[in-house]
Amino acid sequence: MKPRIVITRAVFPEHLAALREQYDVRDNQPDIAWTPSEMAAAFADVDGALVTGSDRIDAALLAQAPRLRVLSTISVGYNHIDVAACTRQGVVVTNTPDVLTETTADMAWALLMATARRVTESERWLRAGLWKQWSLDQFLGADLHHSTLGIVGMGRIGQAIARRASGFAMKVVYHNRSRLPESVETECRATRVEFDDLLASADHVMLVLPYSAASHHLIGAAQLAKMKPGATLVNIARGGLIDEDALAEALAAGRLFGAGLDVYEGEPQVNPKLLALNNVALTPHLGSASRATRDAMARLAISNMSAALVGRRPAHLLNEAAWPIPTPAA
Ligand code: 8YV
Repeated sequence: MKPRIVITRAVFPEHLAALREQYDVRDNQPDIAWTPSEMAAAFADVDGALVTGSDRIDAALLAQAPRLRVLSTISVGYNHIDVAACTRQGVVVTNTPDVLTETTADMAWALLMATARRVTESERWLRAGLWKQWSLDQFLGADLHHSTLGIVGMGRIGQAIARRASGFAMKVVYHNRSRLPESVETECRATRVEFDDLLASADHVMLVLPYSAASHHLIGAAQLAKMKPGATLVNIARGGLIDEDALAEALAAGRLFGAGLDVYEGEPQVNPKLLALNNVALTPHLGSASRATRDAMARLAISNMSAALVGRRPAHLLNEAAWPIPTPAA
């Protein structure tokens, strides 16, 4: 008998076809997110699951998935998964790092440029038919070149963002728990500073760190007040890093020049106070969204799941303590 798997959201057809040859597949190609009870029903008798960053995998769901042995997320972030509960239940968890690094770094720059040069704001205005003449002071932006970029979270994606900054002759400062090896700092032309110093000195601040209870609302009213007047803030990590009400207030008051957001605390809902503002560029969680990268992420997630299901150590195992799984399901 083929092992049973569930795929919570639509995947590329060629991946689904390949998976069907190997597994008894419960899919969701209509791509309408399942409710908690539909999720529970879909997980009830499966050995493996391919999930996405928008599926909440908690202890309550796991309790209804007694056969589950492998949970493979098509994302690098895994704050949507209760990994400790998975470990307790003997469920191996895997993710998809590396393959999305460069694409996500590109998106960070797209948002920074859109924010600093008011690309989305001015396009809305133009499409509304408001452009009657060119003016010297129309949509004046903030410069990127020769400015200071502050990167909070200098992992793989933060480093890829930093490497791109030299093309803009920017000074790069970063904040991380620990200092990076000197060779990496040299390659990224980046200097480690304390968090408050980064806020005070950067013209453009980018959030690229994982979300956890410890980083919840890392940027709140107090931190926004410490930022350089007229600075910009870009978030391509997780919405919960920012107190969105406080951000909306700082943007409305003109304390910040603008913000570029790809992620939101209650996504897909967006805080109405942010929607009401012009000086914020908003995108719907597109960080890794290129065809090639989403394909690579899905392939990697499938290979992690397939390896674990036959008792081979998956390349990207998040909970060592759950490995090896007691009885390979195939
Ligand atoms: C995903 C992401 O596209 O990988 C991540 O952590 O945030 C994005 O690249 C998203 O989570 C959907 O799975």
